[in-house]
Amino acid sequence: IDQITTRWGDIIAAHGAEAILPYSYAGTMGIVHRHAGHPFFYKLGASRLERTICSPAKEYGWKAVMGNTLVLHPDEAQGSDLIVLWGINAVATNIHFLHSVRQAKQRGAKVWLIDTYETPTAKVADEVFLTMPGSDGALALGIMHVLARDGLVDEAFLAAHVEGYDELRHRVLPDYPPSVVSGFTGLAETTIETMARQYAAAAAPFIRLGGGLSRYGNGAMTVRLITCLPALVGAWAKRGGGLMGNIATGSALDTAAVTREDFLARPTRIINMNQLGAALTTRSEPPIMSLYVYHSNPVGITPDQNSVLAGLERDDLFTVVHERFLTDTARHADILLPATSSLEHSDIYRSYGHYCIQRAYPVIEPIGESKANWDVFALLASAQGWQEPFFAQSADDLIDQWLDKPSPWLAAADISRLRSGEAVELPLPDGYKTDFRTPSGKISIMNRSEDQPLPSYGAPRGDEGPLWLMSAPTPIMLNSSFNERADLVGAEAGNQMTLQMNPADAAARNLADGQRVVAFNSRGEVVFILAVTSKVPAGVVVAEGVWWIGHAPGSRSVNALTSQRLTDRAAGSTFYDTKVDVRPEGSAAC
Ligand SMILES: Nc1nc2c(c(=O)[nH]1)N[C@H]1C(S)=C(S)[C@@H](COP(=O)(O)OP(=O)(O)OC[C@H]3O[C@@H](n4cnc5c(=O)[nH]c(N)nc54)[C@H](O)[C@@H]3O)O[C@H]1N2
Ligand SMILES: Nc1nc2c(c(=O)[nH]1)N[C@H]1C(S)=C(S)[C@@H](COP(=O)(O)OP(=O)(O)OC[C@H]3O[C@@H](n4cnc5c(=O)[nH]c(N)nc54)[C@H](O)[C@@H]3O)O[C@H]1N2
Ligand SMILES: [Mo]
Repeated sequence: IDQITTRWGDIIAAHGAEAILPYSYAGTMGIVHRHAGHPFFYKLGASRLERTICSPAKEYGWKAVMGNTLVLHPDEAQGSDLIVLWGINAVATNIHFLHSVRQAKQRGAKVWLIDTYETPTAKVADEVFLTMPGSDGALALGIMHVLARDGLVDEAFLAAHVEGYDELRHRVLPDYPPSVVSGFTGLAETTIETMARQYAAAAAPFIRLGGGLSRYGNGAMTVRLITCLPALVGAWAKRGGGLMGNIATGSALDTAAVTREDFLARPTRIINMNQLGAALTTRSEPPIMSLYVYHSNPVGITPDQNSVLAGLERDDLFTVVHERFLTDTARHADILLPATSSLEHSDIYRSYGHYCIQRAYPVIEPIGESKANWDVFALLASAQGWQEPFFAQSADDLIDQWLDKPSPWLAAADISRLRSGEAVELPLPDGYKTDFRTPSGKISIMNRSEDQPLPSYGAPRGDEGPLWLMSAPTPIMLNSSFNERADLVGAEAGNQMTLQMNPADAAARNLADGQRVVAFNSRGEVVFILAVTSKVPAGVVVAEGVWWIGHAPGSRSVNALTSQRLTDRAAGSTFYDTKVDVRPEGSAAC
């Protein structure tokens, strides 16, 4: 702590506090420890990190149509007769939702999967529709075209609850007949016609929207377009129908009580976390002279790995990493601080894809010298000589304040059960499904506050290379977490870093199953073990999981191929808007 404080003192004297950059994201989802560095770095006057690596474009697209409408409870799907898993590999990332899927199927519901390849989730689906990456907005328009053309819309619902349908029908939908949409998506015209008719015929269609399709240059617009679909058939008014994206339970706990933006004396520079590489290698006035990483592994998970590594390899960069394991990022630390896990510290957790929150107490003492995020920042604050009693509180003190003075939403839940450490569900008000929380109280197909008031399709960015690269989650990892588990990752576990490829693409390149290959583009080259499979369509390759470099067949992992470009809205990541080519290892690049 003393060394960090001294080094930072020197850096601040020479360059100012904005030469220091915090980097944190999703290692812990607890409200206290996740935000523990915010008050410290605000008060220090450090550069601010724009934390948009996950799915802000998805959030943006939903809000453009639905405003602050509460997101459907996942159990709602149990009453649906058609569940559409759209851009979500639920078997890996949303297993708790599969319970509702199973319940609905037992009552005869049909399940569709719309993805870019046959993911492990295909096994729960009755129909699998493979679309070209980044083309789902066009698919939504094609379906809406057929619904409008054939009079399959719910006129009464549209008249009562929707703004802008007539404008969409006259000004946008004529441009997207199935013949045109087929060209964008790769789906046959008859398939698009059938999808539209079956979607309209369903008594209560339920869309479970994933984040994959939002991580493109057109991501926010794609989500906006898909979010219009349920309005056309009045799905919101039907038990079991609607669309479920990200659940936000943020307003139940006042996060501002931990983040303390009021500690910021003046607005400091903002650096987007997706552009860490550029920030470390090209930013000046002042340059970044110190990086403090906690509960994140930027070498693994941030796009453009070569640029991130070039930054971390700078001799004049002072890097501190607070971690539980020796990650790729931890290996670049000048000072490595040991972190506790969620079993060793107190916190209160928000939900992911459901409405439960839970206070958790430590079940073991911290191992060795490890400390929780909050406690390290308390030490750093004290070393700065700051006297604020705020920093002297414990995580439990902060949690108690929320529970002693609960927000209205939290107060409606069972606080005593929450105190005892049980998971407690936040209650949803009756009629929330059709309580559309937009300025007009209606679903905004037309949104005049947008630069483009009516949604329409724009192609994804893509870039050089003939093959789209999907680098989606795997069931054996959580982002790059669990790479330390030899029983899951590595030779002993029998799992290796593969690149899945269609037989036709492999044949065209003289590549064979099991061979070492190099995927490459202008940003980098990554060695994979090739897995030839017809589950992946021609023109697409798939690399599941974010592997530690130590477990990779070569010296880089998948994010050496992804780019620092941002989404159309909300400055999100564009991981899947990436193209590559593939050659055998050992052959020269073309
Ligand atoms: N096991 C496991 N669980 C996890 C994670 C993990 O890494 N591992 N990560 C957690 C985190 S941080 C998050 S944000 C969520 C992620 O969850 P989400 O982002 O909601 O979705 P994923 O299930 O990751 O699946 C993304 C899917 O989108 C598909 N996809 C990509 N591009 C397109 C496209 O253009 N169109 C369509 N239709 N599909 C496309 C990919 O092939 C993939 O199947 O999961 C969380 N849960
Ligand atoms: N190519 C590609 N890249 C992706 C994605 C993708 O789909 N494709 N998904 C992206 C998404 S959606 C996300 S959200 C990001 C997530 O990226 P990250 O937030 O970096 O998540 P992890 O890789 O799980 O790394 C979290 C680290 O925090 C550590 N940790 C856990 N608990 C604590 C704690 O209490 N304190 C401290 N100090 N450390 C702790 C863990 O040991 C782990 O090494 O990755 C993104 N990267
Ligand atoms: Mo995420």
